Formats: sequence, C-alpha cells, structure tokens
Amino acid sequence: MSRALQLKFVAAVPDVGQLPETSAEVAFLGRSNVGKSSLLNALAGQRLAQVSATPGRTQVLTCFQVERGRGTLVDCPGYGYAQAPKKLREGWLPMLEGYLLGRENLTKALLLLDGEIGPTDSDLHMLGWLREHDLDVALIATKRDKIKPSQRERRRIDLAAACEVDIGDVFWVSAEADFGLSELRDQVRDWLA
Ligand SMILES: Nc1nc2c(ncn2[C@@H]2O[C@H](COP(=O)(O)OP(=O)(O)OP(=O)(O)O)[C@@H](O)[C@H]2O)c(=O)[nH]1
Ligand SMILES: [Mg+2]
Repeated sequence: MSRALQLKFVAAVPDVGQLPETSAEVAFLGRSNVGKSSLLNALAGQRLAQVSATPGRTQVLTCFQVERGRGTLVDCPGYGYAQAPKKLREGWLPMLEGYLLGRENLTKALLLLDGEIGPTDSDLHMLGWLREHDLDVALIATKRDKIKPSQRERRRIDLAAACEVDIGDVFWVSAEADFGLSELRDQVRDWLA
C-alpha cells in the first residue's frame, strides 16, 4: 500500500506564465465533472482541490507541490462543458493548449475519462490533439465504483478499444472507493522522478 502523496497548494493562476518553476510536472486533464479534483484529493488523502457538484468550476490552473521538491501536479480546467458561457469556453481552450504546449518540464498529461460513461467525442478529440502534439499521455478511467461489477470487464475492453490502446494501458480508479490509488501514486512518483 503506497502512502498518500503529500501535496501542498502552491498557486491557482489563469495563465501558464504565472505558474511557478518546477523540475517536473504532471497535468490532470479531462471534461468537467470527470473527477480531476476528486482524484487529486484522493491521492493526497485530504481535501485540497475544490470538488463541485456544478461542473465547470475549476477555470484556472491549480498547482500543487509534491513532497518537497519532487515536482508539481496541476489540476486543469475541465473542457467540454456545454452549459458554460460561450465567452468562457472560448477562453479556456487556448489557455489549456498554451499550457500543454508551452510548459517546460511537463512530463505527463493524464487524460481522465469517465469510466461509467466512456470516452465522449470531446474526450476523443482531446486525445487526438494530445497525440498529434506528441505529448506523453496516460489514460485514467474514473468512477469505477459506479459500474456494476458484472459489467466492469466489458467496460475495460470497450474503453480501451475506443481509445485505441491495450486494456492494460488504462488505469482504472475510484476516488470514492479507494481503488487503484496506491498504484497511481507510485506511477505519479515515477513520472516526476
Ligand atoms: N461515485 C463517484 N463519484 C465521483 C468519483 N470521483 C468524483 N466523483 C464525483 O463527480 C463529481 C465531479 O467531481 P470533481 O472532482 O469536482 O470533477 P472535476 O473533473 O474536477 O470537475 P471540474 O472542476 O468542473 O472540471 C463530484 O460530485 C464528485 O463527488 C468517484 O470515484 N466515484
Ligand atoms: Mg475540478
């Protein structure tokens, strides 16, 4: 059992230029409501990032320092939230793209997919964009607890196929039921090393 990641809030900024320098960084990406902030909190074993019932809340890059000098984790604004005002939606995407393309020492982009819903068009669009720009991506399927045990294997197969990866290349987690968190913590430490 891997111990919780010690995370310390550093900054929440609207722009990549305002982020602190870091030796290595892992970004948490995904649609609004997919569970980015919940997963960060679960990895830390404490409530740091704001979890909201209203999607589209995290509109800034929220930066956490990992265990003194190991690097940083960044909670990114969720994309694909249709109800957000158009002006806001148009503002986020260039900001997010600027961050992903311009951030030095970004070692991994974690793309979170809702395990219950599976990848949506906007998820597959984001995945295509990340691949097109040669970013190092890891796929995380969230909310495993919401899927009936009898359906989990089928979902694993379908989700991997939709993303065109091997089944073993998707990390399945549940922030709620503490599933897969220990392995993911080890991975995060590796990605930052
Ligand atoms: N059942 C279940 N619910 C979850 C899990 N993870 C997150 N949720 C719920 O999903 C909702 C959204 O979670 P957030 O962590 O705020 O999602 P987010 O991706 O940070 O959303 P934005 O900040 O809007 O981009 C909340 O109601 C969470 O409680 C999980 O593992 N299981
Ligand atoms: Mg959030």
